Amino acid sequence: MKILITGGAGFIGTNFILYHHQHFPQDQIINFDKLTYAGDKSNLKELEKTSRYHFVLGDIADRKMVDRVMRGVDLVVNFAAESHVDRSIANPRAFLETNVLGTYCLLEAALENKVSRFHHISTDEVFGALSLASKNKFSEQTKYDPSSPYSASKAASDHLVLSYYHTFGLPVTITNCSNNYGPYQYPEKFIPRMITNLLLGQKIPIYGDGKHVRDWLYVEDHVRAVEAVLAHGKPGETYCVGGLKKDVNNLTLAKAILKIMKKDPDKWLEFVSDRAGHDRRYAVSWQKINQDLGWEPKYSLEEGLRATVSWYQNNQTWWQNKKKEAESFYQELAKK
Ligand code: NAD
Ligand code: TDX
Repeated sequence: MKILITGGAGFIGTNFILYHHQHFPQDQIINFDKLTYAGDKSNLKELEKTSRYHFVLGDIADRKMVDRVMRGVDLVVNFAAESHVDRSIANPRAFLETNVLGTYCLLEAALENKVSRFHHISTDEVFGALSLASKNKFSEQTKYDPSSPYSASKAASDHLVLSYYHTFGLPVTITNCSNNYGPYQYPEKFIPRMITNLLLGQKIPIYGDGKHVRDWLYVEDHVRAVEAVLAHGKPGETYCVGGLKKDVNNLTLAKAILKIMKKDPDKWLEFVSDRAGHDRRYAVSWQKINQDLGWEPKYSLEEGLRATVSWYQNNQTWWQNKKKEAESFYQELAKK
């Protein structure tokens, strides 16, 4: 089997490729990535020694290049995206180019090359926000209602992907997952930002009142969910993937990390200005993927956080320069 992974030098793509190569070593993997600030080719340098892995530098919005790289491919998994909400507030254009136009180019090439499956990685953010007072969760039936330029671009890409199934019969599947965390996540995102700040002796910045709720999914559990959909998912279907059963707000999450890192919560938290249009609450029902495909998360939040803290403690050279870039982005954002 020849698999095209887009965005494989990023956080989730890297974890997916490592997992897939370990479990299906006979498959040929092409990692097609533009290497934006978020991509790091060296994550997968061990695999470069094998003939089963190839890295190709390129942009998913470059139609000709995408056509070339798609030749002979059986399966496409599209992880490539601009993925950070705060950056989409500062500069939405790249989100439209990669997330919308890029997905369109991939779909066209997938159709032309008759791939047997096009799997698109999406997000629970396409559903908008739930209120803190409600007990509702997002499911496959929830109406799309995105609120940031990031989530709007992901919503547009999901609609396009499904349109290629309905209009042209392209065998597509989509997963809408919640907030991932784990090894190789760029330190702009909340969990690695908290851990790396603490390792550098800096406080955790909490946006607004800290009562915003996210559903946290350990990246290996997400990768297993994608594998389950590739193996047994039905073309034309979408699957919601989440990691928790109960709400956890940002303040509670920060305190859990402080506890693991043995820091006093009274000294290491700092409330800062809120994000514009900050979605209040996300909660995901993962009943369908559980019932139809037998998937469930393996990691508790405590286990996932411990594994993540220890990875960042042991891989400081991986994140040091990325941290500088991420914090200079935040400093610029604060000036606006
Ligand atoms: P990431 O930002 O860590 O990595 C994105 C990767 O895509 C990088 O390697 C980057 O170089 C590459 N890329 C960006 N633009 C490209 C282009 N035009 N052409 C080719 N490659 C390009 O992102 P991530 O956190 O790994 O997210 C992967 C996917 O999962 C995204 O589609 C994202 O929307 C989705 N998602 C992420 C989360 C999360 O919590 N991280 C949650 C839900 C959904
Ligand atoms: O310093 C911070 N302080 C803080 O309070 C940062 C970076 C974030 N936050 C809050 C904002 C959110 O409520 O933490 C929560 C999580 O923030 P992010 O890590 O930026 O994630 P989020 O905006 O929820 O989006 C993430 O999950 C869904 C990913 O970045 C998306 O790619 C994915 O689709």
